[in-house]
Amino acid sequence: MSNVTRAQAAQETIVLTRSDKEVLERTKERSLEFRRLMSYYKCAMKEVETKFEVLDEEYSLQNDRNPISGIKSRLKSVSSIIEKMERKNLDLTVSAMEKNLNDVAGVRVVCSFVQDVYKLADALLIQDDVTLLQIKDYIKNPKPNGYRSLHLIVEIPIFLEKEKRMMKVEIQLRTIAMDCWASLEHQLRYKKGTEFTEEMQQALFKCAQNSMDLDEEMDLLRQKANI
Ligand code: 0O2
Repeated sequence: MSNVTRAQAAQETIVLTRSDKEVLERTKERSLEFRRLMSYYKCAMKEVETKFEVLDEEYSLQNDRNPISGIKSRLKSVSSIIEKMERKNLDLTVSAMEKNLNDVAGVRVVCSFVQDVYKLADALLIQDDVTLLQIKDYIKNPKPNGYRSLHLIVEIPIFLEKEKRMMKVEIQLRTIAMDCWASLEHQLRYKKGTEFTEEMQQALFKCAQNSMDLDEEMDLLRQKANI
């Protein structure tokens, strides 16, 4: 028998039992449930982006400058979701993911000055459809490696055809200098095969301090320029 005919014969002999069909059906339903939830996170991310775009527009009209230099959004990848859930010893279910992960939807807002970070965070948090669930101020209290940013976990509604759903979004607000350090540190740390020595960590910490000095000097200039 030729290879093609053998493969055809093998395929024809696969008979699905009732329980196989049930497993396949459940897998299909779960995958649909997962994709639906991810699309809700995507909508929530867009809502948050729009809120910041509106604030940026308003401030630029009032003050002739943009407090936001850029907005980057991302949905957590499936492999990162699984890795985090396994690390936290969670059941790998869609409902456990929604209940326990705060950063499936992430919006990063890169600001011009430190003052803009707090001004924008305040302006977002007074909006009546935004609920603050958690705040971590790594600007006032930087991480031991020098990482700085303001992290907010908020809950906001998205409006679907027949329901309103509350969705969690992680927002990271940081200055250009903080973003420069964090982006390069991330690249260096996750470069495959690189051994991160104590000396390299110290050098990175020094760079973090330099970025803090830069933010402070730029802020003095901002005050002198009266903007
Ligand atoms: P990615 O790819 O950006 O998503 P939690 O969610 O509270 O359980 P954790 O780690 O305590 O977990 O949250 P935390 O400290 O608020 O930080 C989470 C995110 O902040 C990270 O997401 C990074 O984006 C950023 N971050 C925190 N510390 C550092 C750091 O030292 N360097 C850099 N470059 N970024 C940092 P993920 O999931 O790691 O990655």
